[in-house]
Amino acid sequence: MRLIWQTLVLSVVVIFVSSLYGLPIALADSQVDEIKVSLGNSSGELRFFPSNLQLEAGKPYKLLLDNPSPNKHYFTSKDFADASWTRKVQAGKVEVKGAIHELELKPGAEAEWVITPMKAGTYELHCSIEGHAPAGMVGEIVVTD
Ligand SMILES: [Cu+2]
Repeated sequence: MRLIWQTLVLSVVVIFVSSLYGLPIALADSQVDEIKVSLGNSSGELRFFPSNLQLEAGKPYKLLLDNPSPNKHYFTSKDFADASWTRKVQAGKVEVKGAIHELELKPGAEAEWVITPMKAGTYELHCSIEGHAPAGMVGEIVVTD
């Protein structure tokens, strides 16, 4: 009986403290996994780093894209984008909402893509600048249930 009371009191305290500090919101935010993907590198290699992404369906992710290379690149994965829910894309002070299929990153650019994949599958990723995909700027996004 005493243990039940202690548990109950503790629960109430936890709920109180949580609401006080907005903990549920903070927790929800920290549950978004961040995945960094670089489009090319400083020596101009035509690759994605990493070129294989492993995601879980129904889980939100923040894709942190950057372009450390001297060339313009694209992050293009139409089928993946179609099978996902984009909450937003943020680049600098601009936030874009709605359907996104492709992001263009100029040299030195960074963008955040907050996305929840909705359907398991293996989706191809490529850079759509002419010659880049054949040179190796391709990748795979694997979404599992
Ligand atoms: Cu490219």
